[in-house]
Amino acid sequence: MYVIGTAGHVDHGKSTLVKALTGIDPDRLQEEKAREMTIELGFAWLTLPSGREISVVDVPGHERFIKNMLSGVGGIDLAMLIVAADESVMPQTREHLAILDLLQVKRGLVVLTKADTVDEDWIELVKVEVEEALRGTSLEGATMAEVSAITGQGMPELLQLLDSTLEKSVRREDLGRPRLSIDRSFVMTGFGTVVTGTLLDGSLSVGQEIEMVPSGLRRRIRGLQSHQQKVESVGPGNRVAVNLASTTQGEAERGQVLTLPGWLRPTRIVDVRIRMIPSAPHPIKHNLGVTFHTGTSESFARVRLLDVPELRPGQEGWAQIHLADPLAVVKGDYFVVRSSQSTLGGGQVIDPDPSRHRRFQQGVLEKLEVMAEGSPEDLVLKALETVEPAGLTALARGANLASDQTTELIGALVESGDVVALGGSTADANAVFMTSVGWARLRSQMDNAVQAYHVANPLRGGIPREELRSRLGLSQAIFTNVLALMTAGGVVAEAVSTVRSPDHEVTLSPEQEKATAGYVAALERERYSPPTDNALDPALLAVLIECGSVVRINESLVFATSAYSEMVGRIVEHLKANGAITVADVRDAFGTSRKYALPLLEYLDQQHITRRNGDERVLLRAPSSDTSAS
Ligand SMILES: Nc1nc2c(ncn2[C@@H]2O[C@H](COP(=O)(O)OP(=O)(O)OP(=O)(O)O)[C@@H](O)[C@H]2O)c(=O)[nH]1
Ligand SMILES: [Mg+2]
Repeated sequence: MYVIGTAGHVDHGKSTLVKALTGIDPDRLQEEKAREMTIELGFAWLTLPSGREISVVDVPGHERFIKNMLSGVGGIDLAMLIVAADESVMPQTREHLAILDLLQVKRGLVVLTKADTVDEDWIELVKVEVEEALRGTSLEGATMAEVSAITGQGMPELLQLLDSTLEKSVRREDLGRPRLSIDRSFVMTGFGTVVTGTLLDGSLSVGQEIEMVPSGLRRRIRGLQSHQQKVESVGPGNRVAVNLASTTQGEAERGQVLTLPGWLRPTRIVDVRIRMIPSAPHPIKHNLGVTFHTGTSESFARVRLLDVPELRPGQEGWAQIHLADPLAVVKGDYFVVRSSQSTLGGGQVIDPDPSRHRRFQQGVLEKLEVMAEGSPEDLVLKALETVEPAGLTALARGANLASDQTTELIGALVESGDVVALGGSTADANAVFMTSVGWARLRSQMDNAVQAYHVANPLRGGIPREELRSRLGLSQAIFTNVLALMTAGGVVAEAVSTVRSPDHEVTLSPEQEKATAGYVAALERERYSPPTDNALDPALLAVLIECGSVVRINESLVFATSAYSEMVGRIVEHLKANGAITVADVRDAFGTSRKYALPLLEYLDQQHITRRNGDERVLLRAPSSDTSAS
């Protein structure tokens, strides 16, 4: 799926065109309908003639709502710059174009709307003006279409053009780190809080736990929809609605980023490269207060200029941004800065978590240059992403660096929290490393596997370790380390041979309680010769075995644990006193029959408590106190 965004001056026909293309009116609000003006983002979708499905994000053109426009264009694959043929290029045509350029939206079309209101000569003049406006921007040379949403003129051609332009688009990559910048949050009766956004860099699935950054709240995904269709999972580049479990609307607002728990840390300082737009109305002076827009979030901020006294229109420079609110950004994210209702410039985040810098420091500037190009640490991180989990040797090979340099770099990365070391210190030859994103992903996979097991097997205490290991595709050695860290981090809890969610409890229904209680009571009534024909649902029997109420000797024979322990104790005592015991001894000691005594002794052989020696058993070792662990 691809996401297309509109752009352009107020009243130029963006929403009308979206409705003509999709049949969906993107202006949902009463106020929008009354004022015939878009205020908030609108969403629609359609299937192109090729069968390609696309989402459309419709933005407001009015200059007062630029901040809403900014939160809509973040994840788009293609922009439709809309210019009304009767009015031609207007102030927000230029401002929206500048924003698309700052955010490096590279694919775009120009749609000349209201073609029914002018003649061909006029349109040719408008085209020249538009061409000039596009010059020097990321949309330079974009194809132009002429349409009328009223008469339908040019619409089939526009659909074809969308198809052929998207054909050249690269699909969004799945980097395994889903990020959804929330652009809308609402409450649906019967469902609770739903948030929407364009999903980037990874996938989401129902049941998965997510974290909202910067708030840090962790919640589970109760449901997913794309284009109002229920889906189980959704990949990058899609518009998606996420229903969050036990979340109030206030907890999930526009600007929060929904992602895998535990890797994306909110930041208040970012190092950036700022490019001023040529038509900015004034320079950025050192310490200027601005609004900083990235993804769907915005924050008040101060711009500390690092290499120039001031940034004039058209200039570029290094800056450190001090944010009033913590934001969720990663290296490479695009941003825009505005002040007093005008767009000034924007660029890319170079370091999302820097220390404070003094101005005009050659060393600082050089380091920023290197980071912009890709620092040695970036190389190691990139290499680790492709081979993780990996040890130092594999990593040095992947990054093409000397091993002592790799050790040093990985040490710094572990220190900064970008890399997680599994087992031992960084210097440990056996240490295995993962990126914090890879770790968050693994954490999420483990959590999902355990949760899915609980859902499918509500009466089991947990997923067998080995099953979990093979589901995660990890080697024994790495799995042991991973499990230890996950347990320490409270992601999962471990029992003898199973792994469960820390809050998972087996709960029985009243009928199930009654059935199990009756079953155990029957076993206890004739402690040494319990009935072998009172069948219990195997799932319930497994619960009783797991929680240690009963001990299963073979397919048909089950003892209450108290009886079993007593019998084993007495048999061991007898062995200690007499050196050997026979089936007949056991039968007589407990007043039972051979039918019970023989399987019991065979079971003790299996448990390596006794060993058979002709007709007798001898003691191998006294059992541990935990008699239920078989
Ligand atoms: N004649 C004619 N009128 C059009 C056409 N497209 C839109 N209009 C009219 O232009 C006016 C504005 O259209 P909208 O679609 O609301 O404009 P917009 O760009 O979405 O405006 P904002 O969202 O407020 O920026 C409406 O009255 C439309 O009926 C067209 O192709 N031909
Ligand atoms: Mg509109």
